[in-house]
Amino acid sequence: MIRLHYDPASTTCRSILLYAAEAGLPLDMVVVDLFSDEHRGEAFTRLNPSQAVPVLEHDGFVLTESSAILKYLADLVSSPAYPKDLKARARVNEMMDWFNTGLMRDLCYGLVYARVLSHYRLPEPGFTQALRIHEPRVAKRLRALDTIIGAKPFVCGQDITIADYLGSAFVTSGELIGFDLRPWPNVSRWIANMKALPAWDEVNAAFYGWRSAVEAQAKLKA
Ligand SMILES: N[C@@H](CCC(=O)N[C@@H](CS)C(=O)NCC(=O)O)C(=O)O
Repeated sequence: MIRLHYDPASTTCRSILLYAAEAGLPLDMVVVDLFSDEHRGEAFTRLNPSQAVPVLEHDGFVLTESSAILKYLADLVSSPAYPKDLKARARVNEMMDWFNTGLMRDLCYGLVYARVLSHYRLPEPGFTQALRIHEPRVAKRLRALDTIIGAKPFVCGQDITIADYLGSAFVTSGELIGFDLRPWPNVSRWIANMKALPAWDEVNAAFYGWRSAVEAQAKLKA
């Protein structure tokens, strides 16, 4: 049995939920409610000392880190979304690292979480300064991604790979702060391709619920 401990709105879980749904991979789903701090409890901390979701359990084997989990699941079912060819696989790994180490840091932590999650928010003037640092960095990274994607439908080529699942969850986290992707047309087209996947709406329902709550709060403050 494959069990996934997850929060349905979490950026690092959405990629796995989407991949599993599209690949028809049945998962035993265990919700860990981040908003009520369930991940800081004793039982969950024993499972993942980092107190973060996602966590995969497969016959006693425990695996954390969304990128590693996607690779594990794709290999488990010999998925074409994680090609076996050495160079094709290296390209997928390259893009997953690119998303995970660069874009994730600047967009998710630097701009999005800093606004919508109180424990990532710096006291002023640090908050405004951090946004000033991350905004141009995000723009530079998206400019690069736009060039990398070019006319291709997916980040690594004609076919969808697990890099698309990982990357699209990170990029769409920007929707929580109304981040506009229109300056990067190839990125926008790629995200539209991902949103056209049959499972997208259902998998992302909780995320869009969170987005609506953030929007409602912003309107109240305005
Ligand atoms: N690098 C990890 C990051 C995991 C992570 O930070 N998950 C978030 C949810 S998106 C979390 O559980 N946060 C708990 C917290 O910040 O206290 C991965 O890709 O799985």
